[in-house]
Amino acid sequence: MRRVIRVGAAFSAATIAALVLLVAAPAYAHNYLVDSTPTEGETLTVMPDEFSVTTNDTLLDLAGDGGGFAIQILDSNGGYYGDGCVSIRDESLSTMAALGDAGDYRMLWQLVSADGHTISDEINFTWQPDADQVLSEAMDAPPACGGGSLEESTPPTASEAPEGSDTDTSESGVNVDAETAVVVGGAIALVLIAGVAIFLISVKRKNES
Ligand SMILES: [Cu+2]
Repeated sequence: MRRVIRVGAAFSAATIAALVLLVAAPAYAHNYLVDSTPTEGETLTVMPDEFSVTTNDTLLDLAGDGGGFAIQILDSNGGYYGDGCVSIRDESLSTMAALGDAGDYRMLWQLVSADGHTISDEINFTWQPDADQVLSEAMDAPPACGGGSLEESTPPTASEAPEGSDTDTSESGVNVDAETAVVVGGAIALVLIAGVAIFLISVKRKNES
Protein backbone atom coordinates (compact mmCIF):
# COMPACT_ATOMS: atom_id res chain seq x y z
CA MET A 1 0.00 0.00 0.00
CA ARG A 2 2.72 2.41 1.01
CA ARG A 3 4.73 1.69 -2.12
CA VAL A 4 1.70 2.36 -4.28
CA ILE A 5 1.20 5.74 -2.59
CA ARG A 6 4.86 6.67 -3.06
CA VAL A 7 4.81 5.78 -6.73
CA GLY A 8 1.60 7.74 -7.11
CA ALA A 9 3.12 10.76 -5.37
CA ALA A 10 6.20 10.73 -7.60
CA PHE A 11 4.06 10.38 -10.70
CA SER A 12 1.74 13.23 -9.67
CA ALA A 13 4.66 15.51 -8.89
CA ALA A 14 6.31 14.78 -12.24
CA THR A 15 3.04 15.38 -14.07
CA ILE A 16 2.47 18.69 -12.29
CA ALA A 17 6.03 19.81 -13.02
CA ALA A 18 5.63 18.96 -16.70
CA LEU A 19 2.31 20.83 -16.89
CA VAL A 20 3.76 23.90 -15.19
CA LEU A 21 6.66 24.02 -17.65
CA LEU A 22 4.33 23.58 -20.64
CA VAL A 23 1.92 26.29 -19.50
CA ALA A 24 4.49 28.76 -18.20
CA ALA A 25 7.09 28.62 -20.97
CA PRO A 26 5.15 30.36 -23.78
CA ALA A 27 3.97 33.11 -21.41
CA TYR A 28 7.59 34.14 -20.79
CA ALA A 29 8.60 34.76 -24.40
CA HIS A 30 9.23 38.31 -25.60
CA ASN A 31 7.41 39.63 -28.59
CA TYR A 32 9.61 39.79 -31.66
CA LEU A 33 9.48 41.96 -34.75
CA VAL A 34 7.71 40.46 -37.77
CA ASP A 35 7.30 43.56 -39.95
CA SER A 36 8.03 47.27 -40.08
CA THR A 37 7.68 50.41 -42.19
CA PRO A 38 10.31 51.04 -43.34
CA THR A 39 12.16 47.74 -43.20
CA GLU A 40 15.84 47.58 -42.28
CA GLY A 41 18.01 48.96 -45.10
CA GLU A 42 15.03 50.12 -47.17
CA THR A 43 15.24 53.23 -49.35
CA LEU A 44 12.11 55.39 -49.19
CA THR A 45 11.29 57.81 -52.00
CA VAL A 46 7.74 58.64 -50.88
CA MET A 47 6.68 59.59 -47.34
CA PRO A 48 4.88 56.62 -45.77
CA ASP A 49 1.43 57.23 -44.22
CA GLU A 50 2.89 56.02 -40.96
CA PHE A 51 6.09 54.60 -39.55
CA SER A 52 5.37 51.35 -37.73
CA VAL A 53 6.63 48.13 -36.20
CA THR A 54 4.57 44.95 -35.96
CA THR A 55 5.37 42.10 -33.57
CA ASN A 56 4.19 38.50 -33.32
CA ASP A 57 1.93 39.12 -30.31
CA THR A 58 -0.29 41.77 -28.73
CA LEU A 59 1.32 44.78 -27.10
CA LEU A 60 0.78 45.33 -23.39
CA ASP A 61 -0.51 48.85 -22.78
CA LEU A 62 -1.76 48.06 -19.28
CA ALA A 63 -2.44 51.62 -18.13
CA GLY A 64 -3.83 52.57 -21.53
CA ASP A 65 -1.59 55.64 -21.65
CA GLY A 66 1.12 54.35 -23.99
CA GLY A 67 3.71 54.35 -21.19
CA GLY A 68 6.83 52.47 -22.32
CA PHE A 69 5.96 52.88 -25.99
CA ALA A 70 7.86 55.20 -28.31
CA ILE A 71 9.08 55.68 -31.84
CA GLN A 72 11.77 58.23 -32.61
CA ILE A 73 12.89 59.12 -36.10
CA LEU A 74 16.29 60.75 -36.46
CA ASP A 75 18.47 61.92 -39.30
CA SER A 76 22.23 61.35 -39.37
CA ASN A 77 22.81 64.70 -37.59
CA GLY A 78 20.64 63.66 -34.62
CA GLY A 79 17.65 65.82 -35.63
CA TYR A 80 14.19 64.50 -34.73
CA TYR A 81 11.06 64.24 -36.90
CA GLY A 82 7.37 63.69 -36.20
CA ASP A 83 5.15 64.75 -33.29
CA GLY A 84 6.21 62.02 -30.84
CA CYS A 85 2.70 60.57 -30.63
CA VAL A 86 2.33 56.83 -31.06
CA SER A 87 -0.70 54.68 -31.62
CA ILE A 88 -0.89 51.11 -30.30
CA ARG A 89 -3.10 48.66 -32.15
CA ASP A 90 -3.03 44.95 -31.32
CA GLU A 91 0.45 43.86 -32.45
CA SER A 92 1.49 47.20 -34.00
CA LEU A 93 3.00 50.45 -32.84
CA SER A 94 2.99 53.41 -35.22
CA THR A 95 3.64 57.13 -35.55
CA MET A 96 3.31 59.76 -38.25
CA ALA A 97 6.26 61.85 -39.35
CA ALA A 98 7.40 63.99 -42.26
CA LEU A 99 11.10 63.55 -43.00
CA GLY A 100 13.63 66.24 -43.88
CA ASP A 101 16.54 66.33 -46.30
CA ALA A 102 17.68 63.25 -48.17
CA GLY A 103 20.08 61.02 -46.26
CA ASP A 104 20.44 58.19 -43.79
CA TYR A 105 17.82 57.92 -41.05
CA ARG A 106 17.16 55.76 -38.00
CA MET A 107 13.85 54.72 -36.48
CA LEU A 108 14.22 53.86 -32.79
CA TRP A 109 11.33 51.86 -31.35
CA GLN A 110 10.42 50.69 -27.90
CA LEU A 111 7.39 48.69 -26.78
CA VAL A 112 6.05 46.52 -23.99
CA SER A 113 5.75 42.83 -24.87
CA ALA A 114 2.68 40.72 -24.06
CA ASP A 115 4.80 39.26 -21.23
CA GLY A 116 5.34 42.71 -19.71
CA HIS A 117 8.95 43.12 -20.82
CA THR A 118 10.11 46.24 -22.61
CA ILE A 119 11.97 45.60 -25.83
CA SER A 120 13.60 48.09 -28.18
CA ASP A 121 15.75 48.26 -31.25
CA GLU A 122 16.42 50.47 -34.24
CA ILE A 123 15.82 50.29 -37.97
CA ASN A 124 18.15 52.04 -40.39
CA PHE A 125 16.82 53.33 -43.68
CA THR A 126 17.62 55.80 -46.44
CA TRP A 127 15.50 58.74 -47.53
CA GLN A 128 15.70 59.70 -51.21
CA PRO A 129 12.63 61.91 -51.65
CA ASP A 130 11.20 62.25 -55.14
CA ALA A 131 10.38 65.74 -56.51
CA ASP A 132 6.81 65.70 -55.10
CA GLN A 133 7.76 65.29 -51.46
CA VAL A 134 7.28 68.14 -48.99
CA LEU A 135 10.21 68.12 -46.59
CA SER A 136 10.12 69.14 -42.97
CA GLU A 137 12.58 70.71 -40.52
CA ALA A 138 14.44 68.71 -37.88
CA MET A 139 13.89 69.30 -34.15
CA ASP A 140 16.80 69.42 -31.70
CA ALA A 141 15.03 67.41 -28.96
CA PRO A 142 12.71 64.41 -29.05
CA PRO A 143 9.18 65.63 -29.80
CA ALA A 144 6.77 65.28 -26.86
CA CYS A 145 3.27 64.13 -27.73
CA GLY A 146 0.59 66.35 -26.17
CA GLY A 147 3.14 68.41 -24.23
CA GLY A 148 4.49 65.57 -22.05
CA SER A 149 8.16 64.78 -22.02
CA LEU A 150 9.08 61.65 -23.91
CA GLU A 151 12.41 61.43 -22.13
CA GLU A 152 10.75 61.03 -18.70
CA SER A 153 8.95 57.84 -19.72
CA THR A 154 11.88 56.39 -21.64
CA PRO A 155 14.09 53.86 -19.83
CA PRO A 156 17.86 54.43 -19.94
CA THR A 157 19.28 54.39 -23.44
CA ALA A 158 22.54 52.71 -24.30
CA SER A 159 24.52 55.85 -23.41
CA GLU A 160 22.89 56.11 -19.96
CA ALA A 161 22.97 52.43 -19.10
CA PRO A 162 25.96 51.17 -17.06
CA GLU A 163 28.86 49.85 -19.12
CA GLY A 164 27.12 50.69 -22.37
CA SER A 165 25.10 47.48 -22.36
CA ASP A 166 22.55 47.55 -25.11
CA THR A 167 18.95 46.46 -24.78
CA ASP A 168 19.31 43.43 -26.99
CA THR A 169 21.99 41.90 -24.84
CA SER A 170 20.17 42.40 -21.54
CA GLU A 171 16.91 41.16 -22.98
CA SER A 172 18.18 38.04 -24.66
CA GLY A 173 20.76 37.23 -22.02
CA VAL A 174 19.95 38.30 -18.46
CA ASN A 175 16.16 38.35 -18.67
CA VAL A 176 15.85 34.98 -20.34
CA ASP A 177 17.96 33.48 -17.58
CA ALA A 178 15.75 35.15 -14.99
CA GLU A 179 12.65 33.86 -16.74
CA THR A 180 14.01 30.33 -16.82
CA ALA A 181 14.80 30.59 -13.11
CA VAL A 182 11.23 31.70 -12.38
CA VAL A 183 9.74 28.83 -14.37
CA VAL A 184 12.02 26.19 -12.89
CA GLY A 185 11.66 27.63 -9.38
CA GLY A 186 7.86 27.60 -9.69
CA ALA A 187 7.89 24.00 -10.89
CA ILE A 188 10.10 22.91 -7.99
CA ALA A 189 7.87 24.73 -5.49
CA LEU A 190 4.77 23.03 -6.88
CA VAL A 191 6.45 19.63 -6.78
CA LEU A 192 7.32 20.19 -3.10
CA ILE A 193 3.79 21.35 -2.29
CA ALA A 194 2.31 18.34 -4.10
CA GLY A 195 4.71 16.01 -2.28
CA VAL A 196 3.79 17.43 1.14
CA ALA A 197 0.06 17.24 0.34
CA ILE A 198 0.32 13.64 -0.77
CA PHE A 199 2.41 12.75 2.28
CA LEU A 200 -0.21 14.29 4.59
CA ILE A 201 -3.01 12.46 2.79
CA SER A 202 -1.16 9.15 3.09
CA VAL A 203 -0.50 9.71 6.83
CA LYS A 204 -4.17 10.53 7.33
CA ARG A 205 -5.26 7.40 5.47
CA LYS A 206 -2.82 5.27 7.45
CA ASN A 207 -4.20 6.64 10.73
CA GLU A 208 -7.75 6.06 9.62
CA SER A 209 -7.19 2.47 8.56
CU1 LIG B 1 10.03 38.76 -21.97
